[in-house]
Amino acid sequence: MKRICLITGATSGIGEALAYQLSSLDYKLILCGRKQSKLDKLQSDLSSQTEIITLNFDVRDREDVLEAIHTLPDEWKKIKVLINNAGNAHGLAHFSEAEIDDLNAMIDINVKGLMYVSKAAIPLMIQNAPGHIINISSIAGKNTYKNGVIYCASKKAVEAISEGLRLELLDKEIKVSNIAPGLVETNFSMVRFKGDETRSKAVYEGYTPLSANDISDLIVYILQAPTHVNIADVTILPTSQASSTDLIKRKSF
Ligand code: 8X3
Repeated sequence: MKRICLITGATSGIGEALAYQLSSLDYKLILCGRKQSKLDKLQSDLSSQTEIITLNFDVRDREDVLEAIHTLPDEWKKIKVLINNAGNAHGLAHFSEAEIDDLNAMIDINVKGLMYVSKAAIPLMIQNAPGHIINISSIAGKNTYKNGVIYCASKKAVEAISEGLRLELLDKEIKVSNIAPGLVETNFSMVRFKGDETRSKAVYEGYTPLSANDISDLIVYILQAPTHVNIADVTILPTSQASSTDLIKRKSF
């Protein structure tokens, strides 16, 4: 029987790559995102492969998140897998100069958004255990860097939530995994740099960054681990990267 998987941030990057990949495996998909046109495209591209439901909400909107998940048709409430992927960086500036709206956005999306979705989905997952939650953190959740104080803080919060939920869900047969990617070439930098293409492109030049597919391959690997194995915490980096701040450019790998 196909398992129901809910993916946030499914309309681009890692979430979108994962939606395509899981559609050809044993999953029915609840795809969540803010852009209805992208959700419609995913539905039309993937519905020949598997059953899809789309939920259009912004993870920042507590009422919308709770209502969308609580009003799923009963058969779709049997969520087995939750991929907390929605997340963004807004700006890259010294804390004292950063826009407060940017700082709020990162806390609201990366921390509170993940909290709202989890709060709605976890009770359903407990009723339908066993299950698996995968939170997408960042290398920024492992090493803090200058000009990214609140982004790093938001990802440290994701790390703590992964750790805490793993403890609380231990006796509920729900695995919790945390993935901390380094530099992945998606629209992440375009969002961080507010559409500045030159600055965004430069982030991924001179080395081979990870792709969204690299991360979705890892997610599939984690999901397919045997029942007795929980891959609890994985850091995944381009070969050219060793930490948030150590990156070798102009190398052939
Ligand atoms: C994205 C990776 O290095 O820009 O989370 O923080 S980094």
